[in-house]
Amino acid sequence: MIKATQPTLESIREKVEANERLSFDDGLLLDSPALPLNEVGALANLVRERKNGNYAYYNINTHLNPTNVCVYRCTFCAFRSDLRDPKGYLMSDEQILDRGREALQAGCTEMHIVGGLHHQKKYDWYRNLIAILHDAYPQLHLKAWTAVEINWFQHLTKWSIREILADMQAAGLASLPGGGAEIFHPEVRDQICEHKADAHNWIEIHRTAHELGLRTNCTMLYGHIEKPFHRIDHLLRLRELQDQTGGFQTFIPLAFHPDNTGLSHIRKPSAIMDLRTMAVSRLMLDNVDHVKAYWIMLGVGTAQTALAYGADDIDGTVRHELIYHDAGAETPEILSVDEIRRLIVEAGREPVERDTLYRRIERDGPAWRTAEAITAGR
Ligand code: V47
Repeated sequence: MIKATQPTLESIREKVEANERLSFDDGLLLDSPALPLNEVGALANLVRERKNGNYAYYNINTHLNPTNVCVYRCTFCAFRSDLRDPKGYLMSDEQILDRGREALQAGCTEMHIVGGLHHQKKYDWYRNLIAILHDAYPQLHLKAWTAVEINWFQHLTKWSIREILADMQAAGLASLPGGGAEIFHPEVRDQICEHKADAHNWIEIHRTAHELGLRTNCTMLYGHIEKPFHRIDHLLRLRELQDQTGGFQTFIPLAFHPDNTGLSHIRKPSAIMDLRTMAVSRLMLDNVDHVKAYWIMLGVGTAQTALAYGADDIDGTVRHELIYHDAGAETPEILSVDEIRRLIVEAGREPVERDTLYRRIERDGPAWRTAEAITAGR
């Protein structure tokens, strides 16, 4: 019988250098204070540079949260509102189109659209929102609806996942963001978001999106009630789907922000935890091309530092973000392109503007084209 040996920093380093896959136990050791953060970070940096060289990507994007009214009561969420609460809002078509116009004028390549699941809105309202934006602004990439929203649309229409995604795609949906994944393990999920789409639903929705040719992102909400074991389990479930479909573009670790939530007694994760989670994610998700340091939630300083701890993307200029700012994020509401580029250069990396699909952008003010389109003479 072969005796299983406990991993060590040395055994993990050998695997990373040989580009070999890390195990669950390797992940647990990397995610423990037994290994110094700088050692874990150096290994993650090796993988980051192997995959993305010295590039650090960003995009020019905007957020649209068309309503905060939500049937669910996730304990970690400060954004949601009850139907009759004065805080509740619902945007009109006109307001939504105004946002599209503003986005185009600002040179945005992407609109990130997620929101609450409104008690009174039928599926057509969500579809129409995509259709009017796409018809008016076809160049704007609509990255919309988390798997939780798609699952809600199934509930509303009784259609299959495939039917909903294909119908949204026909309306103008171009990719899916990674939200709603939280922590897959039921020991945690049942306590923080009991009623919404479970791990199986989330995975099957992303699998179907990939089969339809839609690229998607993936996330993990950390730093609340979960244990290291739950985080590694979560990462391995994502890695397994990626082995099967290859459809994830980016992984985004999301640091929990406690203010105004049902978990406000929990302290927000430290920069040490943020950097370790970034590095562990980079190391475990060997088949995902990009890892994003979302500056809105990490804070500008930690996001910048994360570019040496596995991250190769810093997200975008971001305007109109509400989910984190309602939960106490102290970051600015928007960063200028000059500021993002300065942060990246200061971190010793080369800034590259990308579109949602990681194609290099060449621009002349608000007008832009992908480098591919220029080469093809489009
Ligand atoms: O699913 C909600 C998280 C997610 C809180 O795909 C919270 O490019 C921390 O998924 N503290 C939505 N996190 C945001 C999201 C996202 C963000 C940036 C880029 C992309 C992408 C996706 O935000 C939710 C949940 O996991 N969240 N409330 C909170 N209080």
